[in-house]
This record gives sequence, C-alpha cells and structure tokens, in this order.
Amino acid sequence: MSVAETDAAAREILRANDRGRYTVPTDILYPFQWNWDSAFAAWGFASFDVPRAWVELETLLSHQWENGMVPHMIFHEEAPGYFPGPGVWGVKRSPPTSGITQPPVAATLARSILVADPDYGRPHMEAIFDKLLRWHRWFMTERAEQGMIAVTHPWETGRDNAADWDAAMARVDTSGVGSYKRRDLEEVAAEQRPTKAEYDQYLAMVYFGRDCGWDETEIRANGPFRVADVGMTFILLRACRDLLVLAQEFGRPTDEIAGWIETLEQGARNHWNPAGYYDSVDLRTGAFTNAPGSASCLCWYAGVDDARMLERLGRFRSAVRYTVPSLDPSHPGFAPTRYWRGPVWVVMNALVGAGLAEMGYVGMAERVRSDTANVITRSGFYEYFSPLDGAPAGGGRFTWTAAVWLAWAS
Ligand code: 9YW
Repeated sequence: MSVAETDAAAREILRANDRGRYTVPTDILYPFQWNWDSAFAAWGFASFDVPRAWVELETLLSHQWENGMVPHMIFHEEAPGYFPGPGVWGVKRSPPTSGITQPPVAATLARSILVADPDYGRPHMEAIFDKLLRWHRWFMTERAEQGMIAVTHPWETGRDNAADWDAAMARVDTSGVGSYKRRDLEEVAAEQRPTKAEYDQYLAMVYFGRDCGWDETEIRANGPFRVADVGMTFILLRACRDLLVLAQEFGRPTDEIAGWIETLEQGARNHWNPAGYYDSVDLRTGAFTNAPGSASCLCWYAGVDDARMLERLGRFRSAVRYTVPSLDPSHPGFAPTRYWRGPVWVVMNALVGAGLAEMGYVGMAERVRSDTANVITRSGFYEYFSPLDGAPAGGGRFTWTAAVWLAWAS
C-alpha cells in the first residue's frame, strides 16, 4: 500500500469507529469511550477534521466527576455482554462511568490540536481549559505521593498487565470475587490476554472501590493496591507543562501549575531505580517494581533527560526488530504477544518518539518513528504488535493505531 492509501485506510477506521460525539477504540471488543484512546482519536482526527477532534475532547471532559476526576470509561450505550460493565463499577451517573481514571494525555494532545488550527481551536481550548486544570488538580490532591502519581488499579495506567504491578497484585485478596464471565476472551486468544488469576485481582480492586463509593480517602488508607506509576507521573508532568503554556497564552494564573511541575520533577527523581532506569514504586512496601520498559522511556516526553536511559533504549532496540518493547526483552517476564509484557504499542511509541525529538535526539526519534511506521505497514492497524517480528495482536482496525499513523508516524 502507498502512504496515500494507508492514510485513507486510517481515516476510514476513524470514521467507522466514530459514534457521533465519541470514538470507540475498536468495534465489538471495546464498545464504549475510553479516556486516553479518545484523546489519541482526537489527535488523529485533527489531521483531516479539526472540528471533530474538538468534539471528541469535549465529550470526554463533559463526563468529568464533581471531584475533578475524568473517568477511564464512559458507558454511553448499553452493551449487555460487556464485562465488567456499569453494574460492576456501581457508579450512579448518567451515562454511567467507571470509577478510575487513565493517563492524562488530553492536555498535551489538545495543545497539538490547537496548533493545527489556532483560530478554530482557541474557543474550544478555552472551553475545556478549566476541566483539564481541575483534573490535574485532582491528581495532585488525591494521588501525588512524594511527587509521584499513585494508581489504585492497574487499569488506570492503561498498561493493564504490565510487570510493574505483579508484586502489588499478588497481595490482593480475591476470596470474595465469585464467578463471572469474561467478554474479552470471546474476541481475542487467551494467551494474549490477562490470566484468570489476574482478572480476579482486577475485580477485587474494583469491588473495593465500588463498596466504599469510590471514596479516595478510604482507597488511599485501605485500598488493596497503590503503586506510583512511572508512566502516569511522566505523562502528568508533561501534561502540566502543556497546561502551563496554555495558561500563559490565555492569561490564566500560572503559579499553581508551576508548583505541580516542581513537585512532579522531584517525583521523577524518586522513580529512579538505582538498577539504572525509571521505574514504578509499590507505595505499600516502598519497593521498586523492577520493570524497565516503554513507560521508563517516557522521561524525554516529560522533559527529563538522562543519558543512561538513552543507552538503555538503545539496548532495547538492538534486542528487537520493532522498538519500543513494553517490557525489557531481557526481563524474565518478557512475552512478545502478552499485552503489556513485551508488545509494541504505537501510542507509547508516539509519546517516546516525540519526547526524543524535542530533546534533540533526532536519530533515535527517527528510529522509533520508522519502526512504528514499518510495523503498521507490515501488519495493519492492530491494537499492538510483537516487537520480535511485528506480528499483529489484539483487536484489529484499532482507533489509536490509525490515529498515531495519521498524526505522527506516516
Ligand atoms: C481492557 C482500550 C483499552 C486501553 C488500555 C488497554 C486496554 C482494556 O484497552 O484495556 O479490557 O483490558 O490496556 O490501555 O485504553 O483500547
């Protein structure tokens, strides 16, 4: 396929997954609106339909909770076969949502969309600015610990079964979970999806949140899982930098945002594992999670430079054909098609590559970009790919893969 034909195919996927005011990540497997998928969808739309890009972000942020959190899923329409659906989350809103959040890429991608057409975008950006500010404030109030951002469920990180969560997950009591029927296994091969034991742990964490009415104070004190996610800290740090620029442009107060950036920069230092990479930290034990991977490589995106990370990324790359692996190929848990334990996810590549380019590492940035373009050209718009041979995995006709192609990789 030529670049023009691949562009057309990517646009067609976005149009097909468009449900009017929001976009589903892929048909059937994921029938609702997901938070960071939606921000990436908006970024993709901005390459050919700027008004539709803003609609996507406005829809996402219009479901913000009163406390400032922007939920990770919005159940716009009923899809009774989906599990865990609204009844499991127990959030009494209309439409219902999940009870947790997802990585806050929205401010950063909104800023890119504004640049695509500043005249059109300005009123839209001004309309969502306060919502982004309140979301970031929620993170800093409820989730910042030693400047790092805590997650209360692996699904918040967007890296569902990453090795980062293993030790903390193993302590989750699953005795009250009971039986249930998964929907994901109907569409995707079991060896590519989380195991039954992991799914039980995921549900135990959801039930804890639901049973306390998603009370952050109770979850902080007694919740079964609390890990400072290196990905979340870096993504929020970057998002705060973008929010600060927007605040300056719009003549809004900047001190509070500048303070968050200072706190998160300190937090980034606390994510440094002396083993030689940025790492997540289990906040219940204080232990590093010993899981270097693509999230560790978000440092440049966050404006945090480190020669040792560049060297490590070089090592990742020489171990695979398509970088960036979600887990270090030399880690004992590396599995090339098991979701977030090895595969390449092009959304991570886009953030890592953009960060490298901004820091002046143009050679490495170009390698990340061309690997991304090559794996999509080889295998199509799949959810994720084996870093070893580029084999496609997960759902097909995936929104964020199409969006990354259009906005960055092509
Ligand atoms: C699930 C939708 C979501 C992404 C996550 C990804 C996966 C949902 O799909 O989680 O059912 O496991 O891990 O990052 O937002 O694309």
